Amino acid sequence: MVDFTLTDEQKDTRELAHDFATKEIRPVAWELDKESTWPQEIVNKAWEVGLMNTHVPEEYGGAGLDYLSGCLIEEEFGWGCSGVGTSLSANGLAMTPVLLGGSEEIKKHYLGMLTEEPKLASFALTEPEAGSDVSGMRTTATKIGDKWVLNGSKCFITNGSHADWYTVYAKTDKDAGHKGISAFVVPREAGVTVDKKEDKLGQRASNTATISFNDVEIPADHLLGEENHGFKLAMQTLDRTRPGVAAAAVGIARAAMEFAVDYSKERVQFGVPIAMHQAIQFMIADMATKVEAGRLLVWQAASLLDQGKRNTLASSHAKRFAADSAMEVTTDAVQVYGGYGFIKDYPVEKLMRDAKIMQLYEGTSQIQRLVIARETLMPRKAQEPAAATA
Ligand code: COS
Repeated sequence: MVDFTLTDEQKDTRELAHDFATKEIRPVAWELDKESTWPQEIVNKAWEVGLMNTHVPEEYGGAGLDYLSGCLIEEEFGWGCSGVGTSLSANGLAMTPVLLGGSEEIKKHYLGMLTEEPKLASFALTEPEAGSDVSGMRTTATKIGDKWVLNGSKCFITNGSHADWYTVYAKTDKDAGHKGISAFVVPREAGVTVDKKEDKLGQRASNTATISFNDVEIPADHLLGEENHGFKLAMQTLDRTRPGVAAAAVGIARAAMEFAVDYSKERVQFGVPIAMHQAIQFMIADMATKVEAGRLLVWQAASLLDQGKRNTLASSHAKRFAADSAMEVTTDAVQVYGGYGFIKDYPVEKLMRDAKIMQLYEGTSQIQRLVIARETLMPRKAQEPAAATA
């Protein structure tokens, strides 16, 4: 029998995250958005109450929570402010390749850094010429003696200005396409340069930076997994993190729906609250269905991971549907508010701006459709086990 009942521990986790989003994130979210302010205080508090780095196994100082719990947290963060949520969750993206491919010493050192102090890590895959097409990357890593030497630059790096270490993908064989990419863990102190913080449409409380490597040297053992196997590591990572992004999108949509519901009961036109008009009711009904359906897809994608199963298809279904739904729901929430929805004194225009990135980062909605089409037309082994550690 299919059972959607959360365990007591999962319910507690969700409650903790909701409480945190209500008390610590929501009250400052619109202010942080206005000035594009980095939420360091919230990062410190979230780390203190145990809402960051939740997937780090206990042996490296983490809570070792399951993927579904992680998604419950990300939905609440998304509900509070997805910009802040992205800042709090990005460690999960950076640490997954370390969990999948790092040696015992590397895991102890770099995961330990995150669990011992409220430090941050970034996932550095994208480049100006390599967005959806990962293989187009130009950053190189060359083995010289017992060191790797990195050269190149990465863009759109979440938390890039604040990270203490980076998971970096680089070409180790320039002519081998996706089979010539390797992954590395690169400490900031090795000489990573932060070039520029982006000024964004939405999620303005999150930090997005361009970073570069100019003869940055790292020890040989900082290679993650096997040489030239970085592309697969990136794909396996995104399978594990896209459900969390989708959960954040569900959180944004839920927030927009709640604002629209409240406003529609207050706003009177034609002598009745606009919630009495079928035109509004149908918009609210569609919002509610999209939130519910998005959440179910998220839970399915996360549960497959928790069962040790490959979730590529489920992950892309969840990311694609929840991201597109967040855009639709927030756009309709602005519509419910009418002209007021377009004004910054009201809450929903921020949500509409924030929702847009959901269709772009960690694979655009078009890339998710590409994955869904491939997995549907030419299914890979659905039961291929996920790596034991992540
Ligand atoms: N898990 C494990 N292996 C995977 C995989 C997955 N989810 N997806 C692909 N692979 C493997 C394939 O099996 C193939 O292996 P072989 O070389 O052994 O045959 C290899 O990776 C290449 O796969 P494919 O041919 O599908 O690669 P493409 O170059 O066509 O790229 C897409 C596939 C477009 C789906 C991929 O590049 C992608 O996800 N791009 C978006 C990247 C992204 O999300 N960027 C955002 C930045 S992160 S914030």
